[in-house]
Amino acid sequence: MDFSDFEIRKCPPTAIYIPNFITSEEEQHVFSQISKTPKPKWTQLLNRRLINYGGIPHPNGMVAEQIPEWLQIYVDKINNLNMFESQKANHVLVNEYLPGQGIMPHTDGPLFYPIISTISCGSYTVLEFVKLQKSTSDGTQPDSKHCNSSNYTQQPENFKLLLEPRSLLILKDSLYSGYMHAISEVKQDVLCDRICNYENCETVHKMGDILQRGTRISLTIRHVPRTTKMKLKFC
Ligand SMILES: O=C(O)CCC(=O)C(=O)O
Repeated sequence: MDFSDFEIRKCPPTAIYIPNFITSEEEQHVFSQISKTPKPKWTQLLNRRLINYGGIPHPNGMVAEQIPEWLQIYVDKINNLNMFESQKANHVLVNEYLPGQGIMPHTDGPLFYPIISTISCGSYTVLEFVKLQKSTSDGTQPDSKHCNSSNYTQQPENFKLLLEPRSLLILKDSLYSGYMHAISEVKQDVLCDRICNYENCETVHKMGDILQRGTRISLTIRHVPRTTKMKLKFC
Protein backbone atom coordinates (compact mmCIF):
# COMPACT_ATOMS: atom_id res chain seq x y z
CA MET A 1 0.00 0.00 0.00
CA ASP A 2 1.24 3.49 -0.81
CA PHE A 3 0.98 5.51 2.37
CA SER A 4 2.09 8.81 0.85
CA ASP A 5 -1.49 10.12 0.46
CA PHE A 6 -2.07 9.53 4.17
CA GLU A 7 1.11 11.03 5.58
CA ILE A 8 0.62 14.03 7.86
CA ARG A 9 2.92 16.61 6.31
CA LYS A 10 2.59 19.29 8.98
CA CYS A 11 4.36 17.34 11.71
CA PRO A 12 7.84 15.81 12.03
CA PRO A 13 8.31 12.43 10.31
CA THR A 14 6.52 10.14 10.34
CA ALA A 15 2.80 10.00 11.08
CA ILE A 16 0.35 8.23 8.78
CA TYR A 17 -3.33 8.83 9.44
CA ILE A 18 -6.06 6.79 7.73
CA PRO A 19 -9.64 7.86 8.55
CA ASN A 20 -12.31 5.14 8.51
CA PHE A 21 -9.73 2.37 8.55
CA ILE A 22 -12.42 0.16 10.12
CA THR A 23 -16.18 0.27 9.48
CA SER A 24 -18.90 1.19 12.02
CA GLU A 25 -19.84 -2.52 12.16
CA GLU A 26 -16.25 -3.46 13.02
CA GLU A 27 -16.19 -0.71 15.65
CA GLN A 28 -19.41 -2.09 17.19
CA HIS A 29 -17.87 -5.56 17.06
CA VAL A 30 -14.86 -4.35 19.09
CA PHE A 31 -17.17 -2.81 21.70
CA SER A 32 -19.36 -5.88 21.96
CA GLN A 33 -16.34 -8.19 22.39
CA ILE A 34 -14.78 -5.86 24.94
CA SER A 35 -18.03 -5.76 26.91
CA LYS A 36 -17.87 -9.58 27.20
CA THR A 37 -14.32 -9.53 28.55
CA PRO A 38 -14.24 -10.74 32.17
CA LYS A 39 -13.21 -8.09 34.68
CA PRO A 40 -10.13 -10.01 35.97
CA LYS A 41 -8.56 -9.77 32.49
CA TRP A 42 -8.34 -5.99 32.87
CA THR A 43 -5.51 -4.13 34.57
CA GLN A 44 -7.11 -1.13 36.22
CA LEU A 45 -4.87 1.94 36.39
CA LEU A 46 -5.71 5.29 37.95
CA ASN A 47 -6.51 6.91 34.64
CA ARG A 48 -7.58 4.07 32.30
CA ARG A 49 -7.82 0.28 32.13
CA LEU A 50 -5.96 -2.02 29.78
CA ILE A 51 -5.47 -5.59 28.58
CA ASN A 52 -2.36 -7.08 26.92
CA TYR A 53 -3.07 -9.64 24.21
CA GLY A 54 -0.30 -11.71 22.64
CA GLY A 55 1.78 -11.80 25.86
CA ILE A 56 3.46 -9.39 28.24
CA PRO A 57 6.49 -7.67 26.65
CA HIS A 58 9.63 -8.02 28.80
CA PRO A 59 13.31 -7.08 28.18
CA ASN A 60 14.16 -10.83 28.15
CA GLY A 61 11.54 -11.52 25.50
CA MET A 62 7.82 -12.27 25.39
CA VAL A 63 6.09 -15.57 25.99
CA ALA A 64 3.73 -15.58 23.03
CA GLU A 65 0.06 -16.15 23.78
CA GLN A 66 -2.73 -16.70 21.28
CA ILE A 67 -4.57 -13.51 20.30
CA PRO A 68 -8.34 -14.14 20.36
CA GLU A 69 -9.91 -14.65 16.94
CA TRP A 70 -12.13 -11.54 17.13
CA LEU A 71 -9.02 -9.38 17.69
CA GLN A 72 -6.79 -11.22 15.24
CA ILE A 73 -9.05 -9.79 12.47
CA TYR A 74 -7.63 -6.31 13.20
CA VAL A 75 -4.07 -7.59 13.58
CA ASP A 76 -4.45 -9.18 10.13
CA LYS A 77 -5.74 -5.88 8.72
CA ILE A 78 -2.57 -4.20 9.99
CA ASN A 79 -0.34 -7.03 8.74
CA ASN A 80 -1.88 -6.69 5.29
CA LEU A 81 -0.36 -3.20 5.14
CA ASN A 82 3.14 -4.79 5.40
CA MET A 83 4.48 -1.94 7.43
CA PHE A 84 6.66 -4.00 9.79
CA GLU A 85 8.77 -5.02 6.78
CA SER A 86 9.31 -8.79 7.00
CA GLN A 87 7.85 -8.92 10.54
CA LYS A 88 4.24 -9.40 11.58
CA ALA A 89 2.33 -7.67 14.37
CA ASN A 90 2.01 -10.06 17.30
CA HIS A 91 0.83 -7.91 20.20
CA VAL A 92 -2.24 -5.79 20.98
CA LEU A 93 -2.62 -3.41 23.88
CA VAL A 94 -6.28 -2.58 24.46
CA ASN A 95 -6.78 0.68 26.36
CA GLU A 96 -10.15 1.94 27.51
CA TYR A 97 -10.52 5.61 28.42
CA LEU A 98 -13.63 7.12 29.96
CA PRO A 99 -14.19 10.86 29.46
CA GLY A 100 -11.67 12.61 31.73
CA GLN A 101 -9.10 9.81 31.48
CA GLY A 102 -5.82 9.82 29.56
CA ILE A 103 -2.21 8.69 29.52
CA MET A 104 0.94 10.41 30.76
CA PRO A 105 3.71 11.43 28.33
CA HIS A 106 5.79 8.37 27.47
CA THR A 107 7.69 6.65 24.68
CA ASP A 108 7.01 3.04 23.75
CA GLY A 109 10.68 2.22 24.25
CA PRO A 110 12.96 -0.58 23.05
CA LEU A 111 10.68 -3.58 23.71
CA PHE A 112 8.84 -3.04 20.43
CA TYR A 113 9.81 -2.84 16.79
CA PRO A 114 9.85 0.96 16.37
CA ILE A 115 6.47 1.35 14.70
CA ILE A 116 3.17 1.93 16.51
CA SER A 117 -0.21 1.38 14.92
CA THR A 118 -3.35 2.45 16.77
CA ILE A 119 -6.98 1.94 15.82
CA SER A 120 -9.39 4.27 17.68
CA CYS A 121 -12.93 3.11 18.47
CA GLY A 122 -15.93 4.88 19.99
CA SER A 123 -14.66 8.41 20.46
CA TYR A 124 -12.20 10.86 19.06
CA THR A 125 -9.24 11.91 21.20
CA VAL A 126 -6.37 14.36 20.96
CA LEU A 127 -2.88 12.82 21.06
CA GLU A 128 -0.21 15.25 22.22
CA PHE A 129 3.47 15.03 21.28
CA VAL A 130 6.28 16.29 23.47
CA LYS A 131 9.80 16.46 22.10
CA LEU A 132 12.28 14.49 24.20
CA GLN A 133 14.73 16.79 25.94
CA LYS A 134 18.34 15.97 26.74
CA SER A 135 18.18 13.73 29.82
CA THR A 136 18.95 15.28 33.16
CA SER A 137 21.84 13.94 35.27
CA ASP A 138 19.53 11.43 36.99
CA GLY A 139 18.44 10.11 33.59
CA THR A 140 14.87 11.40 33.82
CA GLN A 141 13.05 13.49 31.26
CA PRO A 142 12.25 16.97 32.55
CA ASP A 143 8.99 16.80 30.58
CA SER A 144 8.02 13.34 31.71
CA LYS A 145 5.45 12.14 34.28
CA HIS A 146 5.02 15.32 36.30
CA CYS A 147 4.50 17.79 33.50
CA ASN A 148 1.06 19.13 32.94
CA SER A 149 -0.22 19.47 29.45
CA SER A 150 -0.80 23.21 29.55
CA ASN A 151 2.96 23.66 30.14
CA TYR A 152 4.37 21.34 27.55
CA THR A 153 1.99 22.16 24.72
CA GLN A 154 3.28 25.75 24.85
CA GLN A 155 6.70 24.62 23.59
CA PRO A 156 6.97 25.43 19.86
CA GLU A 157 8.24 21.96 18.87
CA ASN A 158 5.26 20.21 20.45
CA PHE A 159 2.07 19.49 18.54
CA LYS A 160 -1.14 17.45 18.62
CA LEU A 161 -3.09 15.08 16.39
CA LEU A 162 -6.85 14.69 16.34
CA LEU A 163 -7.75 10.99 16.21
CA GLU A 164 -11.24 10.25 14.95
CA PRO A 165 -13.15 7.08 15.80
CA ARG A 166 -12.41 4.24 13.33
CA SER A 167 -9.13 5.85 12.26
CA LEU A 168 -5.70 4.25 12.12
CA LEU A 169 -2.59 6.15 13.20
CA ILE A 170 0.88 4.83 12.42
CA LEU A 171 3.89 6.43 14.12
CA LYS A 172 7.51 5.73 13.25
CA ASP A 173 10.94 7.34 12.76
CA SER A 174 11.41 10.50 14.87
CA LEU A 175 7.87 10.30 16.24
CA TYR A 176 8.71 6.90 17.70
CA SER A 177 12.14 7.69 19.09
CA GLY A 178 12.31 11.47 19.55
CA TYR A 179 8.90 12.34 21.00
CA MET A 180 6.75 11.26 23.90
CA HIS A 181 3.02 10.99 23.35
CA ALA A 182 0.21 11.63 25.82
CA ILE A 183 -3.54 12.13 26.18
CA SER A 184 -4.71 14.82 28.61
CA GLU A 185 -7.19 13.86 31.29
CA VAL A 186 -10.05 16.11 30.20
CA LYS A 187 -13.71 15.58 29.32
CA GLN A 188 -13.67 17.91 26.35
CA ASP A 189 -11.12 19.42 23.99
CA VAL A 190 -11.08 22.89 22.52
CA LEU A 191 -9.57 22.48 19.07
CA CYS A 192 -6.53 24.69 18.61
CA ASP A 193 -3.86 25.54 16.06
CA ARG A 194 -1.45 22.97 17.60
CA ILE A 195 -3.46 20.20 15.93
CA CYS A 196 -1.72 19.57 12.65
CA ASN A 197 -3.88 16.99 10.86
CA TYR A 198 -7.18 18.84 10.27
CA GLU A 199 -6.83 18.35 6.55
CA ASN A 200 -6.24 14.59 6.94
CA CYS A 201 -9.48 14.16 8.93
CA GLU A 202 -12.73 12.76 7.59
CA THR A 203 -14.88 15.31 9.44
CA VAL A 204 -14.43 19.02 8.94
CA HIS A 205 -13.36 20.68 12.18
CA LYS A 206 -12.35 24.22 12.84
CA MET A 207 -10.32 25.98 15.47
CA GLY A 208 -12.36 26.79 18.57
CA ASP A 209 -14.75 23.82 18.12
CA ILE A 210 -15.36 22.01 21.38
CA LEU A 211 -15.50 18.21 21.21
CA GLN A 212 -16.96 16.17 24.09
CA ARG A 213 -15.11 12.93 24.70
CA GLY A 214 -16.96 9.63 24.96
CA THR A 215 -15.65 6.20 25.94
CA ARG A 216 -12.73 5.41 23.67
CA ILE A 217 -11.15 2.01 23.12
CA SER A 218 -7.79 2.00 21.39
CA LEU A 219 -6.13 -1.04 19.88
CA THR A 220 -2.39 -0.46 19.81
CA ILE A 221 -1.00 -3.14 17.53
CA ARG A 222 2.76 -3.70 17.48
CA HIS A 223 5.51 -6.20 16.78
CA VAL A 224 7.47 -7.57 19.74
CA PRO A 225 10.74 -8.90 18.28
CA ARG A 226 11.85 -11.48 20.83
CA THR A 227 9.16 -14.03 21.45
CA THR A 228 9.12 -17.64 22.52
CA LYS A 229 6.35 -20.16 22.99
CA MET A 230 8.18 -21.58 26.04
CA LYS A 231 8.19 -20.06 29.49
CA LEU A 232 11.25 -17.85 29.99
CA LYS A 233 12.96 -17.63 33.32
CA PHE A 234 12.54 -13.99 34.40
CA CYS A 235 14.79 -12.82 37.17
O1 LIG B 1 -4.67 5.16 23.31
C1 LIG B 1 -3.83 5.62 22.56
O2 LIG B 1 -4.10 6.11 21.46
C2 LIG B 1 -2.39 5.64 22.99
C3 LIG B 1 -1.98 4.44 23.78
C4 LIG B 1 -0.54 4.47 24.18
O3 LIG B 1 0.17 5.40 23.95
C5 LIG B 1 0.06 3.34 24.91
O4 LIG B 1 -0.68 2.48 25.40
O5 LIG B 1 1.29 3.30 25.03
